[in-house]
Amino acid sequence: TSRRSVVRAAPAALRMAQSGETLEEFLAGSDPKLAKCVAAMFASCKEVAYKIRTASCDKMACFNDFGDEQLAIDMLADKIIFDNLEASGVVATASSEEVPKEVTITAGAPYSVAFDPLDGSSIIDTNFTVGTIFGVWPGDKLVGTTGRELVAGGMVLYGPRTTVTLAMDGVEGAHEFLLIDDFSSRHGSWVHTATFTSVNEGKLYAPGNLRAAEDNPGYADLIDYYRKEKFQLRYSGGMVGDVNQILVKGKGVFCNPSSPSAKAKLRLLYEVAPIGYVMEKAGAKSSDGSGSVLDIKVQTTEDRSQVCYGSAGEVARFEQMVGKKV
Ligand code: AHM
Ligand code: MG
Repeated sequence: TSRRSVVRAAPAALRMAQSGETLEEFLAGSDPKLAKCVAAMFASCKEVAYKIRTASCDKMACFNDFGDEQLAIDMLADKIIFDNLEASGVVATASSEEVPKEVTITAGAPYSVAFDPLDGSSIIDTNFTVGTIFGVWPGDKLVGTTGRELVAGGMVLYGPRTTVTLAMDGVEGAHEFLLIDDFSSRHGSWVHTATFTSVNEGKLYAPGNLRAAEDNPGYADLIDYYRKEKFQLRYSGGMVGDVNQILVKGKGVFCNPSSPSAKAKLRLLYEVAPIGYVMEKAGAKSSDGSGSVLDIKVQTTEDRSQVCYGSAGEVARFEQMVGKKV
């Protein structure tokens, strides 16, 4: 089976999660204000999921309704999340890929959130899986921090199922929650469906920014290696789905390297660091070519980085063959 609900023994201080428990039960053991912040993200994503399901798309954009006042779906997702974070009262500063500034939300509140409201803008009209990515930092600053300081992170998948893969300080592993969308009384609730605690070596690859192989010889060699070794190609162009599959399958590698003519496009604050946090909590490794992405300092909200996530052996291979400098 591809679902891995086996939970390993955790270090004493770390809390475990029960399959089948609700989000509220899961969050009950955390700092109440952090729980409130995470719950605000889940509430937002429930709304975004509905808007995506019911959007009408043309070649340029997807819109949230058929009336006169249309808002492109990524802008709508952005607004929904900002509104929910504000209503939570526990977020000092927020910043999104759509509004790449540090925006003051509630002065004196304990947490700050960076998010990509709708990742996969170029594939949303094709009805591929798109996602939301978020990271929660303590304090009121995002610039100047590193991913090491994150206290929660999540990636939301708007696929055939709506799921969130969440990691939090004090909780072992990363945790999948499913949005119940049936006709029962549980409709609209989030239920814990899987715990991810390890990523093993295996032949599955998701090679992003493949055009960089043209003038990054290390990347060209790495692709040759994957092909010779008959790795299975699984790449959709939506980072959240492409990365999350590594946790669900329990093996593999995702990368998005840079080259002189095809620079890295993924953003450190909104994509690379929050997903790095989730992946490392789930037992995977991350790297920018020289070390964990969690150690990169956020210099500006616009910073971008190369990235590789996956099993220890594959991330080491990326560091060795692609490395940092291009
Ligand atoms: P976006 O934030 O504008 O949607 O871009 C991020 C996405 C990732 O989901 C994906 O891994 C990458 O862009 C794919 O890039 P490309 O389409 O250039 O291959
Ligand atoms: Mg994005």
